[in-house]
Amino acid sequence: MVIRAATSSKEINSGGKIDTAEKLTADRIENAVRDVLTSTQFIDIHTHLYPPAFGKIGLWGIDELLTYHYLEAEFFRHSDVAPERYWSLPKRDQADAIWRTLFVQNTPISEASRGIIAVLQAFGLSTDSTDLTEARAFFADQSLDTHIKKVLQMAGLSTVVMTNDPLDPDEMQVWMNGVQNDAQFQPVLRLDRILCEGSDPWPQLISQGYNVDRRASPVCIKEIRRFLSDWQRRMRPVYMAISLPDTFQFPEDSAQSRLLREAVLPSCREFDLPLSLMIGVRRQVNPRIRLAGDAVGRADLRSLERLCRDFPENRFLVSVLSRENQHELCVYARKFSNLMPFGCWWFLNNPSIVEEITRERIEMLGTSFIPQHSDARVLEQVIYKWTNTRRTLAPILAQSYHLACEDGRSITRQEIERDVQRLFRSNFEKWTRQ
Ligand code: RAT
Ligand code: ZN
Repeated sequence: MVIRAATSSKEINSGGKIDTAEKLTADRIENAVRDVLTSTQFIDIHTHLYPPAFGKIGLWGIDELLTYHYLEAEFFRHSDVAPERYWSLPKRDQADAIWRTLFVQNTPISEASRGIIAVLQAFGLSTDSTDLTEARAFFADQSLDTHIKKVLQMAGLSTVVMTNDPLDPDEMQVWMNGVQNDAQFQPVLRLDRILCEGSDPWPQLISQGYNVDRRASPVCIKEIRRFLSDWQRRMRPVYMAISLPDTFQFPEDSAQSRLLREAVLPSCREFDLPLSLMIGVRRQVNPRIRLAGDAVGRADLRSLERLCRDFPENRFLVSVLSRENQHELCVYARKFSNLMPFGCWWFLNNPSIVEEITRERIEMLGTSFIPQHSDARVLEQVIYKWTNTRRTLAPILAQSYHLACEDGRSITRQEIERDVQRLFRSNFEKWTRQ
C-alpha cells in the first residue's frame, strides 16, 4: 500500500491547512516532495490492463502475477526445468514452480520478484510461505469490480490506459459487442500487427471487410484509413501506438513504411491523436522462452528525427528501450516540441536505471516529459510499480529543488504540486487533448 509521508507540522498554518505558498526551507523539501507524490493521483499512460467487461483478456491474481514473463525469464535461469516442460504445465503448476524456485529456494531480491513480495505485503498476506494456499484463497475471495477499484486506489492511480488490439480475435469481439466505456480505463488503438514487418494482418483485415493487399497499393492505403476511422469511432482511443524493433528505419521502401506515412500519420492528424512509438525491442531472440524471449537493441533515432521534422502536425509519444538511446531522445525532445518522451519500460524499469534516466530528463527537459508508465500486464502489479516509482523519484525531484535553492530560487509546495501534476497528469492530458 502507498504509504503517506507525514506532513511536517511547520507546513500546517493556524487554520489547520497546509500553507502551500510558503517558501520551503531546505530540510522540508524532501518531505514535501514525498507527500505531494503520494497524494497526487497519477495517470498510468501505458498498461496491458482491462476492465471486467474484457473477460479473460484482463489478468489478475497470484497465478498471473507469478507467471509474468519478467519472472519466467528469471525462473529459467535458476531452474533445471526445460522451457518445453514448463509450457506444458497448467498455469497453477507453473506458478507453483516459480514460487518454489524464486521465492523459497532463492531470495527474492530482483526487481520483479520484490514486486511480488510488495503485493503480498500490501494485502497483508504472508511473504515467506512455502506454498500459495493463503494467497490463492485471498484472490479467489475478491470480486473483480471492487478489487480493481481498491487496487487502483492503493496504487494512487485515477486512470490506466489500455493496449487495445483491433486484430486480436478475442478483443475484437468485445468491441464489436459494444463494450461499455469504463472511465478508469482509457483505450489505445495498437497497430503492431499492421505496421510490424513479418506480421500477417491481411486475412484478418479482409475478414473484417477491408479490401487490402500486401503491397500497400493506393486502394489498400485508402482501406487502412477506413479501418482506422472505423476503429477510432468504435474505441475512441486516446492515442494510436506501435512498438518497433531496434532496426526501425523511416522512411524505407516497404509496405509498412508507406502505411505509416500515408495511412497512420494522416489518420492521427485527422482525429487529432498522438502516435506512441516504443522503439528498440528485438523480438524472439530466444523463442523457446516465448514472451520472455524478447531482447533489446540500440535504435537509429535519425528515423525519429525525420518523423518529428517532416510531420510537424503530428504529435509523438516516444519511449526507447535501449539505455544507450536515452540521451539522444532528450536531445531530440529539445529540438522538436511535437515529441514527448515517456516512461522507462521493461529492462529499464529498475531503480538504478530509472534514476539515471529521470535525472537526465529533468536536467535537459525540466518538467516537459512523462517520467513513467507501469506497463503492467497483471492488475496488482500497479501497486508495486507505482510505489517504486514514487520511492525512486522523491529524492531525484528533491535534489533538483535543492540545487535550484542553492542557485538562489526558493521553492513552495504549490510549485511542487504543479510540477508533479505536469509530470504525471497534465503533460499527458494536454498531449491527448483531454
Ligand atoms: O513490458 C512488457 O511487458 C513488454 O512485453 C511489452 O508489453 C511492451 O511493453 C509492449 O507494449 O510492447
Ligand atoms: Zn507494453
